[in-house]
Amino acid sequence: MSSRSKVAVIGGGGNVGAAVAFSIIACGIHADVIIVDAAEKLAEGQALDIADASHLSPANCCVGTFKEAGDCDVIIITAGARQQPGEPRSKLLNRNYSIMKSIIDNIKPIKETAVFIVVSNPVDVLASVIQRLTKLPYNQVMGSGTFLDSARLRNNLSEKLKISSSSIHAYILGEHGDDQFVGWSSATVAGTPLLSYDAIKDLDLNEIEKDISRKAYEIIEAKGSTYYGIGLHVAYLTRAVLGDERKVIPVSTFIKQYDAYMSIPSIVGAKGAEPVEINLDDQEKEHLQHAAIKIKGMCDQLNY
Ligand code: 6V0
Repeated sequence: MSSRSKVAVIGGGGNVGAAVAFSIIACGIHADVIIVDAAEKLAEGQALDIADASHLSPANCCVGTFKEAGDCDVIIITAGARQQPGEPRSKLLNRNYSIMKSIIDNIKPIKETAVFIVVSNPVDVLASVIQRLTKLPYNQVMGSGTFLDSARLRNNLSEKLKISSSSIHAYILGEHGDDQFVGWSSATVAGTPLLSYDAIKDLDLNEIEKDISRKAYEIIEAKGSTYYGIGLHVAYLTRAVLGDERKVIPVSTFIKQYDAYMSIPSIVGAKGAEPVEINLDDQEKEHLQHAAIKIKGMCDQLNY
């Protein structure tokens, strides 16, 4: 990691962006973070508040301009409309597509080696939009995808199986949305397929899958939006990029075979994200195909 990497959080005046910026400071990542937002006063307030914590961290935080964002090593996009209670992520598409377009126009020229982390929803479609608008190589644009959903899955299984979540290798795959699914066939503990464990036979796997996909709705119903969980996950992705950690993380990445951005485990490092091959059974392949058709359909609607 270079001593002073530059990170922009566009939309950092909002809940998710501020949580991302704060998490970068709290994680002690060596970076100068700028907060950029259409609501300038809000951006300033968030930056001042977060900067109060920066003397305890190698990172610092201040407000920045759109032009400065284009010159950053990691450009995180959290700008845009968020879900209202009960609203699916897909309904945000048209509003957030216009916001993505204006952001890319405003930050140009973009550093050639920049890595984008798209968080705004619908994240798979917007990652594709950002790649097409910036014309950067596919690997340099990722969406936070199902990283957070996969953490929710691991926590859920951890409680039920009484095994640390960090020792359960299981992923939510496909869309970060209502059609996401658990990749049960690739889930393992200690290298052994999870499905072969006796303890798992007593669990209702469909119910677990539903619980994970309902989790965001539950939080939004109770407090209006979700931000702490995603904030820390995006900081973790930022560190993986800046430190060229090459960690395997389920993020939304371009999968050539399906011609769409969606989540499968990917290697995350200085060049962004590259999907890795995983074992999928026939049903899971069908699920991925279905997700790809849905995501591509949404991209086509935009006609750009
Ligand atoms: P928020 O708190 O309303 O913040 C959005 C911010 O975007 C506001 O500060 C706006 O001023 C700013 N903004 C709007 N237009 C522009 C623009 N053109 N340029 C710069 N800034 C702009 O929403 P919140 O932070 O809760 O959510 C932001 C986005 O993240 C939404 O699309 C959510 O759906 C999405 N989330 C994605 C998650 C994931 O796992 N991928 C998780 C949670 C939320």
